[in-house]
Amino acid sequence: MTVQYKVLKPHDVQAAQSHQEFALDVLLGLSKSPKALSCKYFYDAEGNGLFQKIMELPEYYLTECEFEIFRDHRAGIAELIGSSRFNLVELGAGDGQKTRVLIEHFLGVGLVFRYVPIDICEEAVEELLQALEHYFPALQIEGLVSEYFVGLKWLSNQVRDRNVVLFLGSNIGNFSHSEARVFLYSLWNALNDGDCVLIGFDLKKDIRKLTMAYNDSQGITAEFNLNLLRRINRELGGNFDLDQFKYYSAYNVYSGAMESFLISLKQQTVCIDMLNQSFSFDPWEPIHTESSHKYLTSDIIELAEETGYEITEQYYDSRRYFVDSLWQVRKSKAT
Ligand code: AVI
Repeated sequence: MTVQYKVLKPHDVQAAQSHQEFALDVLLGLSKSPKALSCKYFYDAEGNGLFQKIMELPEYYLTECEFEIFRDHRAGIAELIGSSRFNLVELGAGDGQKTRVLIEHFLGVGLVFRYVPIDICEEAVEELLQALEHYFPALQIEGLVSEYFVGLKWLSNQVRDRNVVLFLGSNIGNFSHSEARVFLYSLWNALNDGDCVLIGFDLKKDIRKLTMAYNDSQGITAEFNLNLLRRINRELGGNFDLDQFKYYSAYNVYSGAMESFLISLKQQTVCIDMLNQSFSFDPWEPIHTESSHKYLTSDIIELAEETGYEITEQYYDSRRYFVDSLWQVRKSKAT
């Protein structure tokens, strides 16, 4: 079966740009003190595979919580969003497993919508579309390979239907609070009055529970982080020795985030051919790789107010570990 999707930038231009961007970000990140690499580079083909495994881990409760929320509240969500024809837009859809629970229900109760996954990674969109076409042959799908806001703007210019945007799985947690504000305000800008967004937030909870979710017993999360160094070796001609870096993740009560690092186990120098540069590491020197922010309900209310949305409903799982928060875009009230 051939899947249909639109690439908003020619593939070779996009690939060259993202390769250059990766190289530049690695150069900047390893040149600063303390060193840092962006978690957005976790997700090459290998990283995507490792993240799928993380989502199946018993310790990584986030996925099962969101599944539970969708199973228990799909009827309520459908009622609140579904009266007229809409675009169900998903930002960074991944494998779409959780979204399938919603799509199946929406189709079952006769809602009229087209599903529009937007992702910068062409393979991710292609795979998702193939899976969904298999499960829902009657579903109208339009995949977009582009940056989120470029895709949304393109969509708004094509079809005047209402948009319901999904940003699930605590993806928002990988932004700092100020980045989250900028992201949500940019999203607001790309949307119309009355459009909806459903955002998955991981909530603050027992620190032992948080710590276990990012320090799984099988070491998959460690591999997921180390894969970033492997990716630099592969794509930029680096010579990181993965045995000489150790994964470490801990909760920072001040930032409210699980903060993850790769720590150099000895004094070492790493060369990256494509950057024509070497980087030296002291023993126990960290590279920051990811922050996964956890929220209080009051943070979520504040964030919605600050960025021009009205909260319609908060859907919690039974343990109140996670919330999917349904917001509506309010253009009239915005300053
Ligand atoms: C994608 N993101 C929301 C995950 C998180 O929880 O921050 C990525 C992840 N990192 C380690 N485990 C999962």
